Amino acid sequence: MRTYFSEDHRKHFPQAELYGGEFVTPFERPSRAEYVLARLKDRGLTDIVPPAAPDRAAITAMCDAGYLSFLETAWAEWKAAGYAGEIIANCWPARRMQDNRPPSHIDGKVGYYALAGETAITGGTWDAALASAACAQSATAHVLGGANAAFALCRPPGHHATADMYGGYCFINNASLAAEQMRAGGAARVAVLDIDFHHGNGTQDIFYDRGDVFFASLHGQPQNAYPFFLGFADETGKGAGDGTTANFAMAPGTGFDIWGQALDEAIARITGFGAEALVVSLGVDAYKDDPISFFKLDSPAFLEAGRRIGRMGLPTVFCMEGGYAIEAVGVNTVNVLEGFLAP
Ligand code: OKP
Ligand code: ZN
Repeated sequence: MRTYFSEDHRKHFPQAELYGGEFVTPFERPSRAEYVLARLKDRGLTDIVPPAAPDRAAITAMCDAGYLSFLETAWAEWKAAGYAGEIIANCWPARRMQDNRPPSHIDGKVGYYALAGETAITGGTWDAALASAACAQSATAHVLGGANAAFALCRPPGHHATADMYGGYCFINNASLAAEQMRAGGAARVAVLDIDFHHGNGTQDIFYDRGDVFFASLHGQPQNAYPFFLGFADETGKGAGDGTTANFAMAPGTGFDIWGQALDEAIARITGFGAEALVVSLGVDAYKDDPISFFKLDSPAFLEAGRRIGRMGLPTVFCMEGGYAIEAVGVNTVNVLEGFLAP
């Protein structure tokens, strides 16, 4: 399986994440990608190539124009306002306020386009987000060209980003780009299977009213887990997308017994839907030692998850999402890929 990876991910390395009322080194940090790369090489998955230039038109087609222009210019505007630190949101259009009038002042714009306050934007964030998207796009092109699978080692991740909001370490929704590209490339029905510990609110939002893209997510129940305000089991899609969203929200302490059953159900739903291509939002933060999550999967569980996904027999694009138990991120991620390759 080929991996697409860009060194430009390093351009996004904020010093600060707002966590527990303190600024800490972000959990989502460049070394995560290094551990994945090292494990790929250890296991002989050495076909690792840089992506082609990002297809900006596909990004523009999926995202809000004001949002993209904000991402591109936010750092310059922030500096021009005289601020010394990184961009962190501290105000929002909360309930009963106007949420459809982007302000002119950078402080207002940041709050308007942020869905959470933990994620900082820096001078290199836009370039890194584009490079991450390019990995997803090149991986998808590789599969459309006939490969049975490809791995986009995306960083920053994407599944929390909507068409017009960033947050949860995400800026451009890589998995959604891949799904749209599969559709444009001829797959009549596409599924996104999100196994990251956190609900893929961005992906769900992008496809919620679409009947041609199925979204299934396994995640910590919203009552107890980020992003808190989406991912309930009763969210099943709307309009043409009625019935094409499936949320498997699980309690603290969930192990592979329960999680594996949810995976089987998600796979059955995707098969029943008639998907011709698959995009996997590959987060490995369901791992037992993840510092910000509460599931209890061990490393062999990720191998088994990969096998079950492989048995679907679909052309598949894997997009890297989360996973923060730094040393184990490589093993767990590559376990999914190896399980897929030898189901
Ligand atoms: C991004 B991805 C936990 C704080 C969580 C943000 C988590 C973003 C996860 N106490 N803060 O889905 O892995
Ligand atoms: Zn996550």
